[in-house]
Amino acid sequence: VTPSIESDEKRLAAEAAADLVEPGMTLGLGTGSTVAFLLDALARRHLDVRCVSTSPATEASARRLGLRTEDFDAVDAFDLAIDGADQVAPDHWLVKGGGAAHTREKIVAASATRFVVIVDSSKLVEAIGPPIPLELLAYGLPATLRRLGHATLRGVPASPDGGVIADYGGPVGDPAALAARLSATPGVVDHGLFPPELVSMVLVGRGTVAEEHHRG
Ligand code: A5P
Repeated sequence: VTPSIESDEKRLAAEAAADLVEPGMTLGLGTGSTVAFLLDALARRHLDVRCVSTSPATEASARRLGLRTEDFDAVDAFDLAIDGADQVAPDHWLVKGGGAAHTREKIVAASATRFVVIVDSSKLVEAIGPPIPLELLAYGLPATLRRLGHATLRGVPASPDGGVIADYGGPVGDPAALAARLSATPGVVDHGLFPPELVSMVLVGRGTVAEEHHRG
């Protein structure tokens, strides 16, 4: 897939998601290059919606485009959250956090009545594989990395919440089992495995169309 086809597909998925937004909705905005197309499409619709962003980058872009953004303190649930993903498996397990925002993204997705994922077709995988993004507490970091095994620091700035960004590079196998192990590891703030139960629908840009993928 060439970069331009990839971005056309991202735009198609994002525009299909923007069409799901209705006036008066409270909307959770994800992070990344696919979400950037969503922000453009939303701004073009001039709807009265309340938006909460999952990252400073999304917040800045949304404001620049004239979208009404609010702090998460003022909102306790979303009608709809829309976000990209790094990997989408056939059973709708996801990997997120390529942009290091997965902790906030998971909180927003979990607080939404509907969570819609927007991806280009290169994100579809047969089975989830490494790397799995991690956000770790800085306290006791060497010990947490040692207990995790197969984890390496990404060398990017801390998350807006002060978390250290790393990646788990070991075998994945059953995503549910790995997600449970990572969640149960002290020092792990959160990981980038998102379970299918969170996902209402995946919109996949493929060629010149946006496909709706529902879990079978
Ligand atoms: C941000 O932390 C991620 O979860 C993104 O949603 C994911 O990396 C997809 O990003 P792109 O839309 O840039 O591919």
